[in-house]
Amino acid sequence: INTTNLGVGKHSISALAFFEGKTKKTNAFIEVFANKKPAIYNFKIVNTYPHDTKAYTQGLEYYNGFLYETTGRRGQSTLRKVEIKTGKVLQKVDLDKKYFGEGMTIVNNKIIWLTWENKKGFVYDLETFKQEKEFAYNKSKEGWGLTQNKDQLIKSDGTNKIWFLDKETFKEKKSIQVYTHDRALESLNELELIDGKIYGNIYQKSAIAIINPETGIVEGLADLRSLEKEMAKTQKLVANDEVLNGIAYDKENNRIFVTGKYWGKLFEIELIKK
Ligand code: DDQ
Ligand code: CA
Repeated sequence: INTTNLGVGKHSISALAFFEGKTKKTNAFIEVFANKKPAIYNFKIVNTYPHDTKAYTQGLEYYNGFLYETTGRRGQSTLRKVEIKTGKVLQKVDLDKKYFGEGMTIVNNKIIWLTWENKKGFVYDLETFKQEKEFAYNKSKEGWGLTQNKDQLIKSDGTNKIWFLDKETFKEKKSIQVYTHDRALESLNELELIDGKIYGNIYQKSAIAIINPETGIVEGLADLRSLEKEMAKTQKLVANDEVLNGIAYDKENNRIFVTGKYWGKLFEIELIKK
């Protein structure tokens, strides 16, 4: 790993970030910050589509022409297949009411779906939406966002950590910690892998961090605050609850979709470097 783009921050206090697992832990923990500020991105709305205002969006993924979405809140958690243009829910299944649904990703015709505080995930069949098995995650704090690269599942847990899980055993193999030049980026929520970088929206922040998956360094920050303003034109959003959440990427057509919890709209956006 190349350390030349790293600098050690002033506040040498808490976590072993970059070197976790590589350096023996001592009492003198250091926090390692990027030595460059993240590039700032704005966005342009390319398309606007309807989205179910009853969907407390937690996971969002594009697959084969459709969006797959998981929703949260205890008693309201669902898994859906959605037609993009109309927002129509084509297929839907409810989660056991004792769980609070979280992020989701699709691997080999299976849907992997996390829950919030129970350290438990479920596997569903992509076609039938039948629940087939469950698995546990014990190292990470909670279940929040989920995406994947070629070999591993990529999971956020509400802190500044991102976990890499084996796709078959669901074992948590390693983690990185996400830092900008001046802070740990906590509350990473829904995730998406775009061009090899991890895109993560930050809970209650209207921002998407673009994260280097090797180092955890935040290379970019997309400012989506004006998207909430756009939403506010047609829908009164409950502050700190009905927030931006959900990033999906259509690789073939290079389309990025975003939405929010209970938002009546889904946006296709293009990120533009400032
Ligand atoms: N998380 O999805 C960001 C991980 C957690 C969201 C927590 C929302 C709390 C809702 C409480 C509902 C009370 C009516
Ligand atoms: Ca996603």
